[in-house]
Amino acid sequence: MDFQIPENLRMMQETIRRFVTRELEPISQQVEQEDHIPEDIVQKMRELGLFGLSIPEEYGGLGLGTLGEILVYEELSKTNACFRSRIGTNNGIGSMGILFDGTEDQKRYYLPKIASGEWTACFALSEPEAGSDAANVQTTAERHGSYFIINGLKHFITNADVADVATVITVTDKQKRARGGITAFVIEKGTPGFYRGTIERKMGLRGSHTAELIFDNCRVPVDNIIGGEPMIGQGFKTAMRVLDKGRLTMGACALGASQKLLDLCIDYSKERVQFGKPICKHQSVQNMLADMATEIYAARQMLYHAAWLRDQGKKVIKEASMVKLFCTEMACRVADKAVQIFGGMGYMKEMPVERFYRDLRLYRIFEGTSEIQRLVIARELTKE
Ligand code: COS
Repeated sequence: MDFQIPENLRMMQETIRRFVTRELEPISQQVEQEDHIPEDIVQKMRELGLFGLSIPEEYGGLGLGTLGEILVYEELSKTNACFRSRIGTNNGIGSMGILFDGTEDQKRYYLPKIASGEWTACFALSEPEAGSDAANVQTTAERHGSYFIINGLKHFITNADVADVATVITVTDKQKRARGGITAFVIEKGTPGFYRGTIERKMGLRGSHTAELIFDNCRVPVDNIIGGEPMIGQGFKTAMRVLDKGRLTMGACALGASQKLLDLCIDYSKERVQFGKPICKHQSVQNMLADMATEIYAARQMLYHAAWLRDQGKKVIKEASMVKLFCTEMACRVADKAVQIFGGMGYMKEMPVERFYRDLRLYRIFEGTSEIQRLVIARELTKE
């Protein structure tokens, strides 16, 4: 066993840490208030290569493995969550379908634009009737010769407001659904019949937007099927594989945010004096700090191990769900304790703790709820 982070990844971790401290954290509250990331910051993210972390070098990305990518996500998540969310779809759910199952032509056309951040990509699976039950999508794609006509409504689509291209999950055979009846398309902004709908109002994650996508007799050629003609009906597996990878990165986001909260709590508990001594000298606060640190330690070990397994080419369906489940639930426990340690100040808008508390609540829901992760783990266990 070797627990050393390779030197090149450690250097990259340092670079991202500096970028977070110098560029992102100072505008974190501003972004929260304005609900918008300034364009010059997005440009700096492009220049650092953050939009193409896991896209192979031959398609213009940095070609990082899973461990490298989660180390970046962990650092980026120590500030306002919207920054990570801005690059998240390009690195994950918005590009991975094309990378895993796209034709060579699709990879060569789309991935360099996504990796450079010139284009923003999004992933359109969720619908009013298809959240956890992903195979129940109602958006239809009907074949008419060499074209498909797409009709339906997607919602809660991260970065849909700025997306130039979307991976769109449709039903092409209602009888077969998850087994041969779901098809994934890649569709560009500006395609007739493809519109952005309402931008949704959320509890948190300000600065990162989700919106509806509307398909109204949107006509796309067979060539827009991810993987082309042979992949008709195979889109459910594409979507599932995309989500598997996303689950590890969500674990990294939860971990980074938890570490930041612990660091804030340690500093605050040394400064804040009550009953004549810093609150870190009170056993009740010490217990909370100790529990937070212990859970973070456990989460980091399982995340890095699962990332390492994936980098060895192993299937990590069960492990990815375990990571998403444990890390995101852990982060909410950590955030709850952080608010408690900060007391009244933890409930105030000027403190980042309040923001983390709201933002982290989403992590147990998006990219697969905790309940879905348990279902996946149990199925894998009983299959083995
Ligand atoms: N990788 C590859 N193939 C997979 C897979 C995976 N991770 N998970 C399922 N499949 C395959 C199965 O093997 C099966 O194919 P075969 O019959 O050829 O073996 C097919 O897909 C159907 O699988 P299953 O029977 O498990 O489908 P279900 O409809 O029961 O749903 C869950 C499975 C619940 C796991 C799925 O609906 C899911 O992940 N839901 C959550 C979706 C989500 O995360 N939504 C959040 C919004 S999107 S950001």
